[in-house]
Amino acid sequence: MKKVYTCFCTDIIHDGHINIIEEAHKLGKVIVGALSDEALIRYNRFPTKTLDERIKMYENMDGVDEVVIQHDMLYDDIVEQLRPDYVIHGDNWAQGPESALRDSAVRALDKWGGELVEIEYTRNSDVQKVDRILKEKLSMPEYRRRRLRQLVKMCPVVKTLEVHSGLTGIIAEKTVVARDGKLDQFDAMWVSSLCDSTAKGKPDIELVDMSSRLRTIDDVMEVTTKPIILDGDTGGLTEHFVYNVRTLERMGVSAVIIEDKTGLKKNSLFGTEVVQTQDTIENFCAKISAGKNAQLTEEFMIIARIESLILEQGMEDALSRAFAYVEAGADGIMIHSRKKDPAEIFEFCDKFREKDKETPIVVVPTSFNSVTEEELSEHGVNIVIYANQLTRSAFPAMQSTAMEILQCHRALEVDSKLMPFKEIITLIDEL
Ligand code: SPV
Ligand code: MG
Repeated sequence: MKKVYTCFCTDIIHDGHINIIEEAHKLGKVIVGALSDEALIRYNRFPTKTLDERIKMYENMDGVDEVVIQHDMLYDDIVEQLRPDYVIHGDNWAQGPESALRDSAVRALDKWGGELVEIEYTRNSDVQKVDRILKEKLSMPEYRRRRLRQLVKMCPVVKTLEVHSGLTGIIAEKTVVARDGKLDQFDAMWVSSLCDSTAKGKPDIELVDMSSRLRTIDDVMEVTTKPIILDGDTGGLTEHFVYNVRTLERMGVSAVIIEDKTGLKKNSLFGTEVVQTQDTIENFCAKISAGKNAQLTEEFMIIARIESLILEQGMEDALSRAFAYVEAGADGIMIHSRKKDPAEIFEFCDKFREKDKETPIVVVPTSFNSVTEEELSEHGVNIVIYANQLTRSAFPAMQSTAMEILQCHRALEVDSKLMPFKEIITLIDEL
């Protein structure tokens, strides 16, 4: 009997999957690969069912003889392990980033023998509806809120991109690249105080109030499913912070990061060039504890941001604050630096990890931008935030377009630099 292999990465079975199994069954014994969570989140939607639940669901399908786990999104290992006579797949993976997966299947089948069978991808209203249901489910507060904690467990580094609008949210949600033959995408979104304020033409001094920040978050949430980390500035008055924690949880935000500064907050990238005051350990611990007491769900995270290195207060101060904040209930620590060299970040992480192996560490490598995610992960970092690069790339592009139109008194000259709107709107979902 011939062996037929297909890989599934879905939480809901639709006509397309049934069709694949029927076609596979005609060719021989059907083995379905359930893609592991770690592989699945790199290019597909986040799972709403556990791997065990997915395996059971696939096992219960008519025509399926065996279910195995596919650990890697590429087919090299699984084909070597199973040596199937056929790999069967819908013909929808020939173009775009997914073609890297197809290439790996072709390569593996060439090496070990076997044939790729592609069948026409099923595009009917039922399939589209399943797709929509899955997406809608993931955007619900209870799914979105807990996803950050799940990602911290699943990924070596949770890659987080700054967003400040529906459109930037869509970019964070949908950008997928193929690199080294594998697919990759961002895991989470950062609603930066700097970029949210800048988008509104305001300085980053806690002037844009919480109602306005919540409006931005809502715009992002309307069109995305990925988890959101809010830059909560200083958290404001403790008496206000507790209310905001409740609101953020209810909306489905996964984490708020508050920084240990007090008085008029200025952006950290100014460091000691401007007057900035660090809060006392006691006050800041009290704020963290009050937030944790106000919280209703298990999943929401309050992450404490330490400004000691920014304000040149030294490593010992940074570390003693970190341990005190964790003791006060912080679910994570963000350590910030404005040095070009990541050495002080590495030193902090190594010393923190000597005593605390668990508490997630967050970093924002804006100044120390030569460091790789892999190096940060080796020093115990869990979440990396690319905090302002979308704003900084969009602004000069818009400014130069405005200048060129003004200089030429028409738009012809800039046209070659512009993306046709038809292309932009392919990103925007229609119901
Ligand atoms: C932000 O993005 O608003 C931050 C990070 O707080 S930083 O600008 O580096 O201070
Ligand atoms: Mg900020």
